[in-house]
Parts: sequence; C-alpha cells; structure tokens
Amino acid sequence: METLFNQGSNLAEAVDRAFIFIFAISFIFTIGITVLMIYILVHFSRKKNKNPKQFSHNTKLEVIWTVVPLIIVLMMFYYGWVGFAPMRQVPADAMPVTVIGRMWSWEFDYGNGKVSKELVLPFNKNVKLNLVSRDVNHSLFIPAFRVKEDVIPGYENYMWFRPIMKGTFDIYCTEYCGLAHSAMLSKVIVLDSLEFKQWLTELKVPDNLPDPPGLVIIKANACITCHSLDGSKVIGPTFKGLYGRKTLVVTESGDKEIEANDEYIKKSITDPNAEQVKGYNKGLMQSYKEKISAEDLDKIVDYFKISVETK
Ligand code: HEC
Ligand SMILES: [Cu+2]
Repeated sequence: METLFNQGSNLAEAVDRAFIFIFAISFIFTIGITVLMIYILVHFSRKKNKNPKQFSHNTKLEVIWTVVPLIIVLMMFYYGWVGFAPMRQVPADAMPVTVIGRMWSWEFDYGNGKVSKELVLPFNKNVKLNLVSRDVNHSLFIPAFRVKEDVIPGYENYMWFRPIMKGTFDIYCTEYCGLAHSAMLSKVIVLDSLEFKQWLTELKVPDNLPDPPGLVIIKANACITCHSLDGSKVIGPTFKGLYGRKTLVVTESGDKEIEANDEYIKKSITDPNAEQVKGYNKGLMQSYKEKISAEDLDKIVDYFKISVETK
C-alpha cells in the first residue's frame, strides 16, 4: 500500500494533481448524472405528463453543455501537460543508468562495470534511465515515483526523475511479456549520496566466490529465467538437487521414472521434448544443441553434481 501514496520523486506531485483532478471530475459527474437521471425518470414519467410537449432545441442549454465540458477537458489537458512535459526534458546533470529488460528480469548497468539486479540510486540526484530491451516489449514502472515508460527492442527510450524520498520502492513490468511477466519485479533503493558512492565503487558482489564454470554457462544462457537454483518452481523444474533426482517423465511410449544422470541431463538440454518432466508444459524449453558445445554440457553436468554434493 505504501507505494500508492508515497510521492517518491520530483515528478510525482504533478502526476497526482492531474490524477486527482480527473478523478474528482469523474466522481462529481458520476453522482450528478445518476441523480439527474433518477430525477428525470420520476419527474418526466408518462404518469405525470399525459400530454408530452414537443420542442426541437434549447440554445442556452446546448451552449452550456458544450462550453462547460470544453473548459473541463482543457483543464485536464493542462494538468496532464504540466505533469508530462518536464518528464521528457532531461536535466544536463542527470546520472545515466542503463536499464536492461529481458524475459523476465531487470538489470541495471552503471557503466563503470557495476551491474545490479536492483536499481540503487542516490537521494535527491537527477538520474536518467536509458531503457533497453533484449527481447520483447517491456515497460518499466515505478509506482512510487509515478514514472512508466515502454522498453522496446531496437528503440532508444528513456526516463528521468529525482528521488526525493529514501527507502525501498517496487519496480514492475507493465507490458505483458510472456509467462513469467508477473514475476518480472525489482526494487529501487534510494541511499544517501555517501552510501551510494560506496556501493557504486564496491565492485565485488557480496558472496565473492566466483561461480563454478557450469553455473557461468547456465547464467550466460539465461536458463535461470525458467529454472531456479533455490528450489522454487518457476517455468521449469528447479535445478536444486537435480543430479540423481528421481523424476517422472512423459515419453512417446508413456510415463516412466528416471534418475537424473549425465546422459539424462544432457538429453534434457539438447532434446528437451524427448522426455518431458511430468507436470510441465511441452515446447517451452528450446533445444540448446546448436548453442552449447559438448564440452560446456560436461561443465553444466559437473556443476549439477557438485551442487548436490555440497548441499
Ligand atoms: C523458456 C524456459 C526454459 C529455459 C530458458 C530453459 N529451460 Fe530447461 N526446462 C524448461 C521446462 C518447462 C522443463 C520441463 C519440461 C521438460 O522436461 O522439457 C525443463 C526441463 C529441463 C531439465 C530437466 C529437469 C528435470 O527436473 O528433470 C533440465 C536438466 C533443463 N531443463 C536444463 C536447462 C538448461 C541447462 C537450460 C539453459 C541452457 C534450460 N534448461 C533453459 C524450461 C526452460
Ligand atoms: Cu516484461
């Protein structure tokens, strides 16, 4: 709920003003029209008006119902424009951050080697987000900041704002981009400028053990958009505890139980539709036969082995 009412950025107030204005007008008209309709129904009913009068027009009334709404919609336009125009004028001192949207995650690249899964920003500094999509249309939405822009492949879109509230705020994708669209979430974290500088120059990831080679390949091929490492079910089965796991699979010749060994895992990657894990959809996972070499397949299998042994 919090993010609904926080005005987390410099742009939020004008957006809220336009929204509240339009909302108030709609509210007044909804009530007004309903009351008027009920009044007319009763007052001009046939029972009360045995002999209806015939007339063609009423200039005074027509002028009023044209001019008043015209003024109202022009005011709506005015509030909308006053809120919108500054959003497209990026201040020269804005700090650039590249936002990369892909199925189904956000990534924030600070241009100095720092890449983050969360959008960490300094308090009260202008920031420009360059919006890049690696695959389909996405849309970056930060409700607390009242900013939303489409992220379109092959098109350089952007947004800017100045966070005026410290704390953590939600990020959503608001363009339906496939199965796990609703899980395409992240956070904005607004820090003191000093804390931010420390964070920005700290290039090590918190758990600074390098990933095993197999995991590097898994991450590079974005397998983890569909397979979790922590046991949760995403689009496909989790990789946690995969090696040696007993699994029910659907084959051309019926269901059978298999144990995930080297051969099965490799086949799952190069020919995913041959043996389907029961309960998951066919055809989601594409074959990686052309993309992953035999050597890399070994590394992936090794990774699954060690990750089971060390658990
Ligand atoms: C678009 C989503 C998607 C991507 C990307 C994807 N997979 Fe899958 N994967 C699935 C689904 C769904 C299943 C279950 C159905 C099946 O067996 O084909 C699956 C099954 C598997 C299995 C069998 C799991 C088990 O529990 O028996 C393995 C192993 C696997 N994938 C490895 C990979 C690897 C490695 C990559 C990256 C190179 C990858 N997958 C990329 C969706 C995906
Ligand atoms: Cu998306």
